[in-house]
Amino acid sequence: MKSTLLPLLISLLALAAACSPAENKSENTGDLKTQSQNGNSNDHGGEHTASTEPKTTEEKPKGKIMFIAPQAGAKVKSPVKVEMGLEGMTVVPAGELKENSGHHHLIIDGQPIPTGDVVPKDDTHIHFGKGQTSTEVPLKPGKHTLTLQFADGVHKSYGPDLSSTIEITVE
Ligand SMILES: [Cu+2]
Repeated sequence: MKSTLLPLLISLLALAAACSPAENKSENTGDLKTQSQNGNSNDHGGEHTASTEPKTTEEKPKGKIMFIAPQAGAKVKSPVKVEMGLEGMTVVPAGELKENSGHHHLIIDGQPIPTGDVVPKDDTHIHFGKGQTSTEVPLKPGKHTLTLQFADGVHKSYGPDLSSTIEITVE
């Protein structure tokens, strides 16, 4: 009898062994699904934190500076006629410090001047200390950037928020 029972037992054990890994497999895939779902919910949490905007608007200076001419991307001839626009601030001659006022600066192929820095005075940093709002600049043919920078009575920059940069092509 023993000799006939043993193979039966072995085959039963083998069946049980064959079944259990299959069950484990299905459990594993279930676990993986739950994990990926958890990961997604974590991502959503991250988006919520990123959408919280920092409060910096109060520190920004009032007003806006812009080119009336030339327009961004324009093809123009030298000398280039520049008309400077300003909203929310007042243009006054240099020399006196008054709140919310100052004068224009035109920067050729350069960068806005950081807040509080004195605008340099050279061939590519032109001051309009008499309160001018238009000028003509001779430029070599090719692509150039023009930057308007507003600064106070002692030429200290109001920063990038009160600047405007355009790219033009001189024919
Ligand atoms: Cu100046």
